[in-house]
Amino acid sequence: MKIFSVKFKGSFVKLHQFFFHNLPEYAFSGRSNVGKSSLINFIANCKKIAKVSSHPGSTKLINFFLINHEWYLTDLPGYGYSKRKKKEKRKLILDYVSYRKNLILLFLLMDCRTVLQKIDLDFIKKLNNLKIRFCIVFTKTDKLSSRILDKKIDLCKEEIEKTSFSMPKYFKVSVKKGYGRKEIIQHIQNFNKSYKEKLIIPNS
Ligand SMILES: Nc1nc2c(ncn2[C@@H]2O[C@H](COP(=O)(O)OP(=O)(O)OP(=O)(O)O)[C@@H](O)[C@H]2O)c(=O)[nH]1
Ligand SMILES: [Mg+2]
Repeated sequence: MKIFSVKFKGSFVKLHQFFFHNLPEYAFSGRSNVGKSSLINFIANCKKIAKVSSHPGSTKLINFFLINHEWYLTDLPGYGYSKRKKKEKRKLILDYVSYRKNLILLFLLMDCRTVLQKIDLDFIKKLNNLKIRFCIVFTKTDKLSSRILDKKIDLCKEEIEKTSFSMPKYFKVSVKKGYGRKEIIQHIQNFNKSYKEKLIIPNS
């Protein structure tokens, strides 16, 4: 799929402010600084549509982007960084995943060097309990050799399976090296098609 149009549609901080539409929506979530906004820019092929920073906590609101006039990307604030706004952010993220109509799939990003932390596992349990469809994206893979990366992924899989949930589909990306974009876009395209054909029902 070629990305020919990217439009920023707004930032929201409360569930009741979110606007509604009937297009499929894909959310990017994960701890602060794992590379959510960078990945959105990479997918959208737009260097600066989402704000990127080396300081954790740079995305504070939920940002909506309309792609090709037919699907949405949402950039979520990272969880687990600032103590001050931690509760507020957690509530915003949970409200979003619990109640957002047309959330078709959530991408849960993890920095491949630090993969699964307790806070990620807690979030995964929550997603499973809420029956939210999600997949995992291992980010910044340029930082590890492929052997170590695969070891980290195996460990992550083991930890998830210990909780009796299964490892979801996953992707390996490096925005720096330009890896993994095609696979994610293909996955989104498959979901868009199923959504059009009414083969999948939105999460809520
Ligand atoms: N080496 C490397 N660095 C990356 C990659 N992707 C993102 N980064 C860097 O990681 C840092 C954080 O990136 P962001 O995209 O702002 O992360 P975020 O998850 O949106 O962060 P918050 O909005 O604070 O939750 C920035 O310094 C990026 O340049 C990557 O693939 N490789
Ligand atoms: Mg961000």
